[in-house]
Amino acid sequence: MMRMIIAAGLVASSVAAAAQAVAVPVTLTEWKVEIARDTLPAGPITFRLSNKGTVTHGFYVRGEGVEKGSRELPAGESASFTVNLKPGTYEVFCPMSDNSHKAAGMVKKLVVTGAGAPAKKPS
Ligand SMILES: [Cu+2]
Repeated sequence: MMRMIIAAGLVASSVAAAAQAVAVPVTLTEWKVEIARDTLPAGPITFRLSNKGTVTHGFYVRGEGVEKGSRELPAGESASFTVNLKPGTYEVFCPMSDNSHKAAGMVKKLVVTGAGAPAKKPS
């Protein structure tokens, strides 16, 4: 009986850990994509998008077989966009106006590191 309770507890805690997405703030302006961090851990990432520009922008992630874009964000709007990323190098950019925003500078490189990367411990 005791053994069953412990096993159930382990399953519950690992499910909770897997569902935990890392939140990353992203600011979109003319003509920049600003990301709080350019290296992220593998797993679900929630980009918290904020369009602080004066025209509609978007956010697109490409790399390692991922091709995913957020909805279009009119000026002043915010949105959350979650995507599951594995280790590798990605390009994130604004796909608006046939990639003319990307050409104007709205593009960044993003590096995703393995889940086994050493965690920062408070010293
Ligand atoms: Cu844009």
